[in-house]
Amino acid sequence: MVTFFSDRHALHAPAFEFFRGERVPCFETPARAGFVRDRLLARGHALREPEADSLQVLTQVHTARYLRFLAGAWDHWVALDPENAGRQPFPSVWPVRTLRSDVEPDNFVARLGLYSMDNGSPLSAGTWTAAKAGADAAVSAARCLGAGERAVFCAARPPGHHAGADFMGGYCFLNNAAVAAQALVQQGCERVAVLDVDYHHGNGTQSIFYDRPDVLFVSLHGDPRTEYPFYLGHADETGRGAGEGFNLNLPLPAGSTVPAWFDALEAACARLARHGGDALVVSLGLDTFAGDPISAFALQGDDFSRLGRRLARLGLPVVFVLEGGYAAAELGLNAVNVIEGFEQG
Ligand code: OKP
Ligand code: ZN
Repeated sequence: MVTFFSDRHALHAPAFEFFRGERVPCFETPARAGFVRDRLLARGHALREPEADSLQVLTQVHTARYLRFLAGAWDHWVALDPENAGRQPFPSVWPVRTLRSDVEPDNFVARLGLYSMDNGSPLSAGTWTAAKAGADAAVSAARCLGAGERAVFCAARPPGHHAGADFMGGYCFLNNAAVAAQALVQQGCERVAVLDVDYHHGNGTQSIFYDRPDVLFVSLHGDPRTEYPFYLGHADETGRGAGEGFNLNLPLPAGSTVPAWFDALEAACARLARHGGDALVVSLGLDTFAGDPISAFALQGDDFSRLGRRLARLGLPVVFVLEGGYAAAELGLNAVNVIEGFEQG
């Protein structure tokens, strides 16, 4: 399978995040992509550097002021104090209900809060460059489908599905799946679907397409009553306006069994089949793996092959976009299992 991979991912390398009140090493690390790259190469899959520039598509997915903030964030942080180069910025204040988000403050941390949904998305010096490489891969993948390729894998990090039009969150900065879907629409696909199989609901992707009938969003995830991102991902979110009926959430309780997960996947596939469409984007989170340190589903290596085979049966051209998966040493095998299951299916 055509696979896009850029070493630029490694420029996003914050050291720690907050977890249960403690500073802990980041779960979302450069090593994750290293394991995926190594396993792809070991299995004989060639890697290609993303060749497209995603900037135009990014302006259709994210707001201009958010892109401007993100592109300059690290320089602004270091400009406050040269010693900040060795520190990580975190937001500490957010414009929740009754507060204004239309006026962009001058204060850096206040702007960071304006453009963040949580304090769990640490920035580093190369965050923009790394995230941009993921978006470039997403557009490159869409172009490949346009040229007749059956499936493409974007093996990029950081992930993207929690990032909304104007905010970062959950380790995500630019919404690569949304960028792939939007690029497909722009190059003539009239109906696109995004299937999100990450353990966590893809709140960013859902919100970006919530009013639109041309991009169906279907997601299987841990029930937001107990699982991140908590404030979106319920079954009663079905779309709005022209987009009514084009959003399907299939939340499952934390601890759900593998058969329960595949039953939900069947329901998702039924909706995707009814949509038809010209192309599918898969937000490929692999944190449904039993060994994942921050998630609570139970898939094993073979189950990822089965997932790939099932998706192949939809008969649609597919862009796979890597999202979560924090059992880093197993991430490569689990990713390759989906890819090769798809190729065999
Ligand atoms: C990203 B993806 C916050 C710790 C919790 C949220 C999990 C983000 C998962 N301090 N972080 O969907 O795999
Ligand atoms: Zn996840």
